[in-house]
Amino acid sequence: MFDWKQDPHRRWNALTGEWVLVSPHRTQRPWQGQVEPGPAAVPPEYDPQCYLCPGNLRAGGARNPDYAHTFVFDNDFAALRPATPVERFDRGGLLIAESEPGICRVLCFSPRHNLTIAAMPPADLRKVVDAWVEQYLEIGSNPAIDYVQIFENRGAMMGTSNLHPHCQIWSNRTVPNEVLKEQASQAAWRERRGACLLCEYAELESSQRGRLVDENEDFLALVPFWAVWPFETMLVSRRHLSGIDGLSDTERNGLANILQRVTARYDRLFGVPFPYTMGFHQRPTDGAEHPEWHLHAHFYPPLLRSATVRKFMVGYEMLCAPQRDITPEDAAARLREL
Ligand code: H2U
Ligand code: ZN
Repeated sequence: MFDWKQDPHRRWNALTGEWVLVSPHRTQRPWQGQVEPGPAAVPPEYDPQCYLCPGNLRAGGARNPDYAHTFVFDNDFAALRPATPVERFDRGGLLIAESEPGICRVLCFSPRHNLTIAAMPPADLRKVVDAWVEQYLEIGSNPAIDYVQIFENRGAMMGTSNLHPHCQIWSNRTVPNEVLKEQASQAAWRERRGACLLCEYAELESSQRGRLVDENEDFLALVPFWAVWPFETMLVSRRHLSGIDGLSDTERNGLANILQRVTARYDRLFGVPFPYTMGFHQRPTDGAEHPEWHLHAHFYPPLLRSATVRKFMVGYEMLCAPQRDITPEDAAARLREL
């Protein structure tokens, strides 16, 4: 008899339409080479070398103000620039290129160099949520911008140069690949079933409970059925909202609260400041209503089984499809117990 907890299988990602290979039996193979790090040095509250701390000089020559809560600035090394002229190139339908105007910003969560999301006073984290909403609305209202991506890279493993808690905002003229896939799935679901894909999914996970990590009045935190990264999670709003701008006053607090609970669980998992990329997916700002879109956030952490052993997407995963060993249900249970 087939055993979902032991036997190899593949799972369908309802949000992207892609498949992930699950090989639970491999978690029993012997593992050598696990190295635990010593206790991490506690970073200072203010770092004179940090380009994000208040009053400090940035690489581009600008000086940060003496900010008291959040602080947003245009990225000095922006990947996208607003004044890029519109141009298209097509050589026989084979070599196609388009100019891509956009806006890139950096948002510091707090003046304190060492204050992580997990440790932030809720009122301060609420100010970060408010800043996200403001940025989404302001940048999104620009007719040249069709999508606003808010994301946080945390930890050296994810390529962050600076541990001062901050996120980035990249916005484009066009809707990017991952967002387009999710949009197509949500639109098709709505078309076929007359309902919201993530409303139905959230309800199912809320009743089954096996993949839930945490929850509050406004949000669910869960390991998706189709998760690729070992401890990947998703935050889903309970109410149908197409974007972060639709959050009520209490839901903004609810988002701050669930972010705090999830990041604190992550930090407890291997006893280290847990690395991840986190970002929101929501309605494009192309002027359409997009009732199919349901606001959510993805946490993609690279760690596999300890503070130092990370998952690499190589071999079969580069050539064919992503693969995981530990099941999403086991990962959720571990995160839930912490
Ligand atoms: P990470 O979130 O990946 O650490 O990136 C920080 C961003 O800060 C990065 O995009 C920008 C870099 O371009 N930056 C500035 O805008 N000014 C600086 O003085 C240094 C870094
Ligand atoms: Zn700093």
